[in-house]
Amino acid sequence: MSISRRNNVQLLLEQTIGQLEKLGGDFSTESGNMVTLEKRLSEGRFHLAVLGQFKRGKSTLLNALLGEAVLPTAVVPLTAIPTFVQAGQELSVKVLFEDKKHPQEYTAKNSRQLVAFLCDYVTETANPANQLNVKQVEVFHPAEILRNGVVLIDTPGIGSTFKHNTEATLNFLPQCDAAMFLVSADPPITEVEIEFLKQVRQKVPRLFFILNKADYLTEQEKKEILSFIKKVLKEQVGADETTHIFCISARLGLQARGDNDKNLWSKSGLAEVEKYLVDFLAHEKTEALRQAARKKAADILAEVLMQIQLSVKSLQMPLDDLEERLKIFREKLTELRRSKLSEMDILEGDKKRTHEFLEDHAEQLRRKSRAYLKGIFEETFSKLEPEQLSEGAIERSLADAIPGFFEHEAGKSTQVFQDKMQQVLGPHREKLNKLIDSIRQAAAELFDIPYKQVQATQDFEIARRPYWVSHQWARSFRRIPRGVVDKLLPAG
Ligand SMILES: Nc1nc2c(ncn2[C@@H]2O[C@H](COP(=O)(O)OP(=O)(O)OP(=O)(O)O)[C@@H](O)[C@H]2O)c(=O)[nH]1
Ligand SMILES: [Mg+2]
Repeated sequence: MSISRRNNVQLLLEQTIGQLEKLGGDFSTESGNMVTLEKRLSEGRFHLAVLGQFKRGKSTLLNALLGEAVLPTAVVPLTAIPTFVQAGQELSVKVLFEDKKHPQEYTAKNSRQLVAFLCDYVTETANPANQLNVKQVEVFHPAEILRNGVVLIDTPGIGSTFKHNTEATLNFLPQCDAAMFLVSADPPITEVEIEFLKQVRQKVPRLFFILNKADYLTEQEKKEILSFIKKVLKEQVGADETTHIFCISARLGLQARGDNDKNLWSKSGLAEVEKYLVDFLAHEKTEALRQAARKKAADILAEVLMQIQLSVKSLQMPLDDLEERLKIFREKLTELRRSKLSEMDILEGDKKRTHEFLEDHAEQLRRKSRAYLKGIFEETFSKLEPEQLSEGAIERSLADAIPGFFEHEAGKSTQVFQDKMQQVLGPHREKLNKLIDSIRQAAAELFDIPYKQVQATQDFEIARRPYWVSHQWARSFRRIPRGVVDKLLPAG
């Protein structure tokens, strides 16, 4: 029965693709998505992703399931590109790019080489804001769990200061057939995660919940956190009360695989997760993939249908009527273009004033740092005995003082910039929203389409905090170039 039902879905998809192709170039994206979906269904390629807030341990969990560290992990927000891990005889990687650039392929001798290669493409540190234009990364690995068409997908963490990472994961969701949603105790579950989870539930047909980093917790703490998370899931996301939450330590799991320690693998909670996944994949994968394909195809078709309805509406209108309405709409657009121009002039003025404000702030900061470093210099000078006094000793005390000072000032300055930007850009945002809204409203009225007000765009935000070029602060400078200390001190 399941085979014929699957064939039915496949048959329907094939017919739909044929119909979409007849609609022409305007629907090429939708028909392309449908072709990909049909291909995935016929190959039985099942996309199982790990999702969650940044630093919950997603990459570490996948490494543990694969049996060795192949995906880069770190203490700072790291994974920046969805990484598809699938079955392969040898360890290798294929990097696909957004532009026409030829894919980059690499075969590694061992997992260490593979991580090193991947780091250059999938991490925020080496490929900030995806400046290399990477579309997707495919890793091939011989792990048992990847047999039978399962593809494990590592995703960028949501909610970090790197907004493009959240976007990359949200854009990836439609390709997901099932997901492990990872949380951890620090803190148990955040508002950002709840909002994310609401979107995930709409797009991903099967979800497993996992509490990671359990090695930090006592048994009592585990119980409290699990019941807290269940309560939040029930009240805010509408999850079933009986939702099971696996409790694991991905770090211990990875260690267990490295040491081939079965007891530790059990203790890490990963034996239970692995068993569950293997059972699920053996018995429910085909049906889950079929369901997912149906849902995704329905989403694509809903989009197509809306576009067709709009076209039909405009085609049904008598030509004279349509011309008349278009004329009125064009006049409205000319009027709005004038408003936009004067708005741009005011914005340009505000930009100049904000620039001056920031220059001023930077100058104050420069003066403050000079005074602070002079203080450190003098304090070291007065504390040390003449025989202890050396350039090295002064360099060390400056090197100790600078990171803390910078971190503190960077935090304060970010807040000052953020407040200033809100104050300056807030009124512009409101006017912009009104402008956009009035275009939509005019179009809706003229063409008799139901009008639905769009949600106001979000506040403008600073996408990145100021940061050090390198976070690696040596306790002492290698060598301060001669004269730098003099320059830090005020003249005279
Ligand atoms: N104590 C403890 N630490 C863990 C565990 N799992 C992961 N970590 C640590 O948490 C940090 C983040 O791990 P990653 O696997 O890079 O986290 P991620 O969710 O992939 O992070 P992003 O890619 O930035 O979203 C690393 O320092 C890991 O060693 C765990 O089970 N216990
Ligand atoms: Mg990661």
